[in-house]
Amino acid sequence: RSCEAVEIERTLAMIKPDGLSGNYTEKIKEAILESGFDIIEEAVVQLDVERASLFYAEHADKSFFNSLVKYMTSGPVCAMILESPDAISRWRNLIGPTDARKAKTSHPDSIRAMCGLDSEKNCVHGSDSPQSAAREISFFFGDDKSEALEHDEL
Ligand code: RTP
Ligand code: MG
Repeated sequence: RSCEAVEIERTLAMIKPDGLSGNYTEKIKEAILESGFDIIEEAVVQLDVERASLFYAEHADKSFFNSLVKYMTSGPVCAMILESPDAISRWRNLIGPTDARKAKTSHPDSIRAMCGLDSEKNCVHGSDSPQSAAREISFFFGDDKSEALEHDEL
């Protein structure tokens, strides 16, 4: 790692059930590509209660957990591996704050401002750290797809 001006990263993006059922998929993908991410892999998946609970295990003790699992199992989601320099924080910035109502006022150009509804139904997900990205990419696509992250950690 002699000259590391930019770090090529992979992150896990997901269009949640409200994003898919509201037909925002194409708009979201346009925003992704316009922002310079490559979509390495994508899959439309119906999560069941067990898988959704596992994905959001870090929130198992939160008051909103049952509602979150119900939301996330209410229809299919679209999981995507995005790749770009600094992908993890760039994607988090592009989606905007968790509460879509707040996004509409403070981050009007964000994806959650465009298609989210409130603090739960916020239409998209983004990994929040390299560790989360590796775990979440494996969750949807298997270990081999997190290869790039493993290389970066060498
Ligand atoms: P995500 O993990 O889905 O990318 O969202 P995030 O980091 O911005 O927010 P996080 O705190 O990890 O929460 C995960 C998801 O749980 C739902 N939530 N509901 N009712 C509530 O107060 C509440 N708070 C969070 C949202 O769907 C949030 O994205
Ligand atoms: Mg989160």
